[in-house]
Amino acid sequence: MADLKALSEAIIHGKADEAKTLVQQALDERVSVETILSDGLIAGMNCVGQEFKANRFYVPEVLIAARAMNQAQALLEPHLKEQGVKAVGKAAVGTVKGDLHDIGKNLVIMMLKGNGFEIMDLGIDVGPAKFLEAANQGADVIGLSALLTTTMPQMKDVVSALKDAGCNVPVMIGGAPVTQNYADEIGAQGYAPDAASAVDVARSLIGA
Ligand code: B1M
Repeated sequence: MADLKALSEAIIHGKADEAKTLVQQALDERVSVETILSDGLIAGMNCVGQEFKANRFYVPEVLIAARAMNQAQALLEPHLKEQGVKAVGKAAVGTVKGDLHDIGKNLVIMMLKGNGFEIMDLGIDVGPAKFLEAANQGADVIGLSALLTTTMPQMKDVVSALKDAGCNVPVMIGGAPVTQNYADEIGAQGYAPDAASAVDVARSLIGA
C-alpha cells in the first residue's frame, strides 16, 4: 500500500530516488495527486522547515530536501494536467526580488497548469519591471510569491509599478508570511494561502 509517511521521510532526508519511487507507487495505486502532495511532499517539507528553524538542519540539508521535493513533484505534473480543462487564461507567476524560494511558486504553477491556465514562469528574484512586461505581453493575472518577511515589501512595489503604468491586470499574492490583511494593505486583488486555493482565486480574478 502507498506509504505517504515514508514519502515524507524520504523528502526530509533528501532521498530523491526513494521519493520518486514512492510517488510512482502511490500514483500506480490511484492515490490522488492532492493527497500525495499534501500528506507526502508538503508534509515532509514542513518538517524540514521546523528542523531548519530549530537549527537541527542547515542550508545544505534543506537544499537536498528541496531537490528531492522538486524531482518528486515533477512526476505529478502530467497527472495534474490530465485532470485539467482547456485554457482558461494566462498567469504570470514569479518569486519577488531578493527572494530565492521557489518550491511554493512551482507548486502554485503546477496547480494552475493542471487546471487549464497557460503559464509564464518568471522564476525567482523577479523585479517589478519583469512583472509589468509580463502584463504587457498578455498575462490575465499576475502571481507574486514571497517567503521572507524582508521581501514581502517587494510585493507592494510590484502593485505600485503596475498601477503607475496604468495596468489593470489583477495581482494575486501568497507565501508563508503573507496574509489577506497584507494583500488588502498593499492593494493586491487576491490572496491565496496555498496552491489549491490559488487556482480558485486566479479563476475568480479573471472571471473564469
Ligand atoms: Co529559507 N527561509 N531561507 N530556504 N526556507 C524559510 C522561508 C524560513 C521561514 C525558515 C525559518 O527560519 N523557519 C525563513 C524565513 C523567516 C522570515 O522571513 N520570517 C527562511 C530564511 C531565513 C532563509 C534564508 C535567509 C536563510 C539564510 O541564508 N540564512 C535564505 C534566504 C535566501 C533568499 O531567498 N534570498 C533561505 C534560503 C533557503 C534555501 C535556498 C536553503 C531553501 C529554498 C530552496 C528553494 O526554494 N529552491 C529554503 C527553504 C526550503 C526554506 C523552508 C525550509 C521551506 C520553504 C518551502 O519550500 N516550503 C522555509 C521554512 C518553512 O516555510 N517552513 C524557509 C514548502 C512550500 C510548499 O511551502 O513555499 O510556503 P510555501 O508555499 C505554499 C504557500 O505558502 C502558498 O502555496 C504553497 C503551496 O501550498 N504559496 C502561494 C506560495 N507562494 C504562493 C503564491 C501564490 C499563492 C500561494 O500566488 C501567486
